[in-house]
Amino acid sequence: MIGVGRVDRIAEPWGTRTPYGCGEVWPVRVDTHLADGVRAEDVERWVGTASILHSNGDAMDIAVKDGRMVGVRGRADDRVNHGRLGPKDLFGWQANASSDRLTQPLIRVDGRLVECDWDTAMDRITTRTKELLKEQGPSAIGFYTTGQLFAEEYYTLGVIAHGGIGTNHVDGNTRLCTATAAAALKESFGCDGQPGSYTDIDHADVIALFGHNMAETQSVLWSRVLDRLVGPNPPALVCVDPRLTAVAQAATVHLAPKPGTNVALMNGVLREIIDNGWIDQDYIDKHVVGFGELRARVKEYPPERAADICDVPAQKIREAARVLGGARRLLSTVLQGFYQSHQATAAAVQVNNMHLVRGMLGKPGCGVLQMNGQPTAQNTRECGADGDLPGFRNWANDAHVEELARVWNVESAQIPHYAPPTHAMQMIRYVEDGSIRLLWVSGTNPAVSLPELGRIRSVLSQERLFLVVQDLFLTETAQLADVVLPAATWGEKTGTFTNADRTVHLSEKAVEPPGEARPDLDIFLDYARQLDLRDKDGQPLVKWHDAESAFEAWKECSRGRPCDYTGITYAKLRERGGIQWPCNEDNPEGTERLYAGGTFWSDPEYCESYGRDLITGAPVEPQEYKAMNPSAKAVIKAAAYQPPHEPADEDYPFLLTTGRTLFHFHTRTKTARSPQLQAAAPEVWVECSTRDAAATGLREGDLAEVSTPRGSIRAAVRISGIRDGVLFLPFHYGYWDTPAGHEPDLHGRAANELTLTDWDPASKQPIFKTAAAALHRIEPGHGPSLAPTNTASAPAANDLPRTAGGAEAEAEENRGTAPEGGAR
Ligand SMILES: Nc1nc2c(c(=O)[nH]1)N[C@H]1C(S)=C(S)[C@@H](COP(=O)(O)OP(=O)(O)OC[C@H]3O[C@@H](n4cnc5c(=O)[nH]c(N)nc54)[C@H](O)[C@@H]3O)O[C@H]1N2
Ligand SMILES: Nc1nc2c(c(=O)[nH]1)N[C@H]1C(S)=C(S)[C@@H](COP(=O)(O)OP(=O)(O)OC[C@H]3O[C@@H](n4cnc5c(=O)[nH]c(N)nc54)[C@H](O)[C@@H]3O)O[C@H]1N2
Ligand SMILES: [Mo]
Repeated sequence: MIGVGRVDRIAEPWGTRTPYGCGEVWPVRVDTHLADGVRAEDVERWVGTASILHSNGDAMDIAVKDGRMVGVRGRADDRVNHGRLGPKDLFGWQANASSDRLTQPLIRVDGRLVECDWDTAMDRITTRTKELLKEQGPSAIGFYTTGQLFAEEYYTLGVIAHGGIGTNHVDGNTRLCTATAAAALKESFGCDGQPGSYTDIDHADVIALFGHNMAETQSVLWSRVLDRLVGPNPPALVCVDPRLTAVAQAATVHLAPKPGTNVALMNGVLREIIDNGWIDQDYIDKHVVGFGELRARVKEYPPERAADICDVPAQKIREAARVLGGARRLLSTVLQGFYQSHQATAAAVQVNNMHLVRGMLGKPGCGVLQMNGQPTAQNTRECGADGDLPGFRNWANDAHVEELARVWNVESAQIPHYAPPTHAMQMIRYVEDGSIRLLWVSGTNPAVSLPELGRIRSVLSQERLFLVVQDLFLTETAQLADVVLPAATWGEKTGTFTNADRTVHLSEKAVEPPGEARPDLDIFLDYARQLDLRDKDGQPLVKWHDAESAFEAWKECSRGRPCDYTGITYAKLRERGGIQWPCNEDNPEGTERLYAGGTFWSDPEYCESYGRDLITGAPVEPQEYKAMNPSAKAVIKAAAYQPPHEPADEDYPFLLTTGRTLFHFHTRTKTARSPQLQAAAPEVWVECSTRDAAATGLREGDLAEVSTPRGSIRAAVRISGIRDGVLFLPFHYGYWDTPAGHEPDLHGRAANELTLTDWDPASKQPIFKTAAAALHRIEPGHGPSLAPTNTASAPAANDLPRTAGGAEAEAEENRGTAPEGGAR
């Protein structure tokens, strides 16, 4: 083996460089981390899976010894990561064995949660369900799920909710996460599904990241970009982000706009591209509708005007447009800096427009990745657990509903399709006003992750609400529940999931779940059984009994649809590793890129959606759509810029934005239980610029109060490279890990105490990236803040020691060859 080394992967999150050139194959580097004292030869089994702590889909094996997880190793032969793992992949698995896992169901008795058996817990839930169905009907029941279960589980939940109970109130936290990815893809291409592929990184000569801190949120994908950057013919990089992320530092052009101004920026860039003729008129004529409208709209945004709105130099907009317009193979990625804002879909669609006017789709190096965030968010969308109908079927197309009714063997009237599915923020509103009485939350922690937490806590703790929470831990949300169900998770159950470039992986059970914890699938199957849900012939509605039979059922439902899984089997996934859908008779090996040759899924009879008005969100009528796009072309939609709804003012002079750090995942239920990750970012901080710190009389590490019209929290100040006028808070820090004997400080540290109840009109994704805020000094700190120093939160003065993990955080890197015994 060549180049074996040990690397502190907290200090070096992206590991050692393996340079490669344009069009070459990304070299293999296999990363392994084993628990202290465990040697590779001690490992009894390696069990195949992929990462569950982001959307990248890094393929890996779990090391098992004496029935316990003892480490992980990247899979050399998988298309996604070629063996590499990121810090969360390497260390996050330790949370599974945490001593405070839920091991038994809990029910509320006299105001307190007490342990009980499964029959008692499930009986409470089914009894309450039946009562409500009788008293109020299906709309009394809502399901709020996640982007972190498996496809089989979502499909089962979708069948129960839509086909069995008949409620339209089904959504996932994917609403907070990738609703805009789905919405933008539907607007432009008539259907969800990423056009691009990760291999586009190997071929691109320009890579553009829009509101996407890939270095921290898809760290293995960023390693791929870094390896291109140090190889021959490196690509140029464009970064649009108000913070000085590692992406921004590596960029050829970095634009740091004022939060909430993305549409103005994109319009400015598009105007330059169109004005300079950097377009593919032939492609536009053949494959696109709506170009005229775009050309007219962006005329209103000369670089000077866009620069004024975004507060960036006009010259930089020109420079960015020149790089983007000169690209021969352009890859763009889009994520939360675009998605979690008031014009989310409008902004994300402009990135699609850029690719359409330049004809850069469906060819190596030419791709758009409207990224996902959560590991299995793609499946929530595909399987209909986000409220949409499974298989990307169109709720406004009766033929699609009838087809689905045939697959499920139910009457089509049974499947709610009278209106768009209820989105999560609206579901919370229905709980608030008392029309939803039973809310079943699985795999998400809304008491930390939804905006305006004061409101969320009061909504979820209402007496009249029957709240079911299905989780691994007694989270902030679980503490408010009437019934808590202990779930088995990744590594303890089997199922499939699909990453951001349509790669499907099989995740196999490696160890037994703790105590009486059960796979989410078994819980849903049990619920269907106890409710005695039937099809129209009186047979059980849910006809499967385990993960593989659920997968086979889902395959049938996907047949003939864009996300066609019919050519995939568990056996094939075991043998081959990741496979990209569609995979069927026509494409038995899967499909690398969509929309080659300008063929789209946007035919009125086939498309997933007729789209929406980007400004009002009103659904486009079928007739309107047919008139606009009769022959399955791509759709260009223009949008005027609108200012954010809560601008800064005298009382709240800053713009607050929120997001992530490399070392934590969301509400930290897993990463805070991993010693290496928790140590790297143990406490909340707030970032501000050098200028703003000086003006506010703040020094590094001082305790500050951050407030918005919703509330205030306290955090230690990190003076970082963030742009002036903007504050950044990581949203990872809730209250569950308050030390014993201390009251949780509800005015403590969760970013979402401060965020607002508001969303994008088209995707309904909440706005986490802009709010008006104030910053005040409370008292001096005890030294610098505990924010990481090797990420976007690095100190502007570069005067603090680099975050490191020491010996505990070392991983082995094997370069060039697969480890003995292959990758499985
Ligand atoms: N380490 C880690 N990785 C993760 C996750 C995690 O929690 N931790 N979560 C996963 C999930 S579910 C998701 S959704 C993804 C999210 O991945 P990202 O979207 O990459 O992460 P964020 O930090 O939410 O936001 C990205 C960037 O948007 C910038 N931004 C803020 N406001 C604006 C704006 O108005 N315009 C522009 N252009 N940029 C702006 C922020 O400065 C930030 O750097 O990460 C996934 N991967
Ligand atoms: N201010 C602000 N807020 C945000 C964001 C932001 O950028 N800023 N980002 C938003 C985004 S993109 C996202 S994705 C959300 C994430 O928000 P959440 O989904 O609330 O965050 P997680 O901590 O991932 O919560 C997942 C829960 O599921 C549990 N879980 C894990 N695996 C399993 C399993 O197999 N079965 C079951 N039943 N439970 C499991 C975990 O223990 C955890 O409690 O936050 C959103 N909120
Ligand atoms: Mo997300």
